[in-house]
Amino acid sequence: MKEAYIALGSNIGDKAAHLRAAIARLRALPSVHDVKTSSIYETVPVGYLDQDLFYNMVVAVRTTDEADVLLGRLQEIEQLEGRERLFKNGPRTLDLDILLYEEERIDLEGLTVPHPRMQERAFVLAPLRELAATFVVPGLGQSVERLYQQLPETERNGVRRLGGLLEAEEQ
Ligand code: PH2
Ligand code: MG
Ligand code: MG
Repeated sequence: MKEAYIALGSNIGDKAAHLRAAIARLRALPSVHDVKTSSIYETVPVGYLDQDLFYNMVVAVRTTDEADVLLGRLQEIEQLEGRERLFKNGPRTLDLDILLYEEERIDLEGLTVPHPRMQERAFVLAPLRELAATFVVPGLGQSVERLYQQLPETERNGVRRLGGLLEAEEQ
């Protein structure tokens, strides 16, 4: 069984519902086990600014899938939640990205692990540090907690913890 961390993001429609549906679909996969969830964060868009705030979270899973197979399953779940990719960094109903897969470094077409921009992003590191603060990111040689602490304050201020999956719905 391999351990993987997956980032979830949504900024169209009922964001909490998209995240909840994604987690239910992940839990329903026979090749995915022990899904652990972070809190949900409301986050300022990074990259393309003229769009709604995101809801972001991270899950830890144990899986019998190789990383590329897992990615295919995540893409299926994105499609099931009505994913439309309007343009790069633009709004989306559901985005599922593999952040970490064991201690592996993977460089395939369409899949780079660790996620190449994770160390710049508070919307990734804030939820990830709830689940994996001491995990040393391959290629960077630093723990998730340390990477989070090194983010510029402006970046850290762009994320606000809302609560667990059910609480977020009530915001
Ligand atoms: N995803 C992006 C680009 N920008 N900004 C926030 N706050 N959250 C995201 O999930 C996000 C983003 C590309 O996937
Ligand atoms: Mg993404
Ligand atoms: Mg993606």
